[in-house]
Amino acid sequence: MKHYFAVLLISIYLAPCILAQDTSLYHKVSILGKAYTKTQTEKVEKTLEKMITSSLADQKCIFVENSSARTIFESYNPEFDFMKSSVSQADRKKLKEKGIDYLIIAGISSKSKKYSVFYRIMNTSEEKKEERSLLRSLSAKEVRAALKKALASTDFYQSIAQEKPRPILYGWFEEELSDLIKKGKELGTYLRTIDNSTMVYVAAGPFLAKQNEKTEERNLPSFYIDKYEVSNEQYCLFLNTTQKTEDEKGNSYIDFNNTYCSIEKKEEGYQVKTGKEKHPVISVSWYGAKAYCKWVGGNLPSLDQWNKTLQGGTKTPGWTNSSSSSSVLWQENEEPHRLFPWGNDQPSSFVQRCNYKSNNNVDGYAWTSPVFAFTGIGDSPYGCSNMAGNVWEWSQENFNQEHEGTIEKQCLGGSWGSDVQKIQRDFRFGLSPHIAHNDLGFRVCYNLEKE
Ligand SMILES: [Ca+2]
Ligand SMILES: [Ca+2]
Repeated sequence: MKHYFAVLLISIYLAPCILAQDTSLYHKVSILGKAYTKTQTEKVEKTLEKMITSSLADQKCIFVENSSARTIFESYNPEFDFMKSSVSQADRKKLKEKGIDYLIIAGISSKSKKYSVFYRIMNTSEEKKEERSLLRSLSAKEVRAALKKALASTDFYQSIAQEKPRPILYGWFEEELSDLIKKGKELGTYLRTIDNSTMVYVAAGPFLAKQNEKTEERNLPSFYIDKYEVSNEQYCLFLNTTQKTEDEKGNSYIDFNNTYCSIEKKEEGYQVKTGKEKHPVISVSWYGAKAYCKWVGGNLPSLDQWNKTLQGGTKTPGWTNSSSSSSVLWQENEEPHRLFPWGNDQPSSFVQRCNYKSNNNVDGYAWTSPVFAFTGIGDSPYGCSNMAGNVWEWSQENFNQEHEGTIEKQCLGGSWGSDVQKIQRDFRFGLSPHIAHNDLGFRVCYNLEKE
C-alpha cells in the first residue's frame, strides 16, 4: 500500500476560510504517495496560488475541495451548503455578499487508480442555478507542468533534503494507512472521509473458497469493506454532490417512482424521507451502486471478497484477546466455512442476529432496519454488519446469464423478505443491472492494492 502513486499528484483540502480577510486563497496542498512535511506542502501551495491568482487578477476567490472537505468546510462555514458540483443561487448570493467573486472547486478525480487534478472556476454572479460557469478549466497536465517547474527549483530540493518525512501511520492491524483512510475510534474500524463511511479491514491471506462443490484454499490481497450497507443519507449526499442520476450511457441510478424509495427530489435538492436516513438505500440499480463506488474511489465487492469477509480467513481477528488500545491479534478460525456471518447457528437460536423474514417479525423489523441495528451481534469475524439480511447487496460478479443484452449481476446476502435459507452464504441469484428493487442495496469495497 505504499508509494504506488508514481506521478506527481495533488489533492487540495480546504483550510479554514477567513472570508473577511482580503487575501485571495486559503488552502492546503498535499502530494499523495509521498510523505511531505507541512513546509513542503506550503511551497507547493504557494506555486498553485500564484498560478491561479495570476489567471484571475485581483478578484477575490476561495478554494473548495469538491468532496472530502465537505465536513471540514461546513464546520467552519455553517451558513453555506455548497459542497455540490452545482452551487445553488442562494449560496452564490451569500458568497457575493461576502465579497467573493469566484468560487474555485478543485480536487482529484480517480479512475482505475489514475488520478487527475481538476479545477472549476465559478462566477458567483452567475444567476442560473444549474448552469456551471466555467471561466477556465485547468487540466491535470497543466497543473502538473506548473508544479514540476516549481519543484525543479534548487531551493525547493535543498529545503526538502533538510527536512524529515512525515511519520507513516498504521491501522488496527499494523497495516500502513493511505491518506484516504483514517483509523476510527472503535477497535477495528476505519473512516472513509468522503462519505463518512465506517469500514473494516480484511487482511491479505488464505480463506476457504468453494469451487465446483469442492473447497479450496484461496489467497486474496488485503482490502477494506464497508461495515454497513450504504444508507439513504449517504446516497443522498452522492446525488446532491454529483447532480447525476444516470451514467453517460443513460443507465438510471435510482428509481424515484418506486413507492418504497426513501429519497425524493425537492426544489432545494435530493432529500431523505424523515426517519429513513440511516436505513439502507434501496431502489438502486447496479449502475447506481457502481457509480457511488466510483465516487468514493472503490468498487462493489467480488464474490471472493464477500465470502472472505463473511466467513473469515483461516485466521480471524481475535477481538477478545486484543489489547484494547493499539492493535488486533489473530486466532484460528473455528468455523472457516460458516453459513452465516456470525457462525453456523440459526439467526434466532438465542438472540435475534439479523433482519430477515422471521416468524411474526420477532427480529423487530417487518421491512428494512437501520444499517447498524444488529451491530456486534450479527457481525462477521471482521466486524462487518448485515451480510445476512436487511437488504440484498449488488456485487461486481457476473451471473453468466444474459438478460435483454446485459449480463446479470450477482446479488448477495438476502434481505428482510428472505427466509432463513436465502440469507445463507451460498444462496445468490442474478439480476439485470438495470433492475431496482425495494430490498436491494449495496456496500463499497475498497481495494488499495489493486493495479
Ligand atoms: Ca424482519
Ligand atoms: Ca445485507
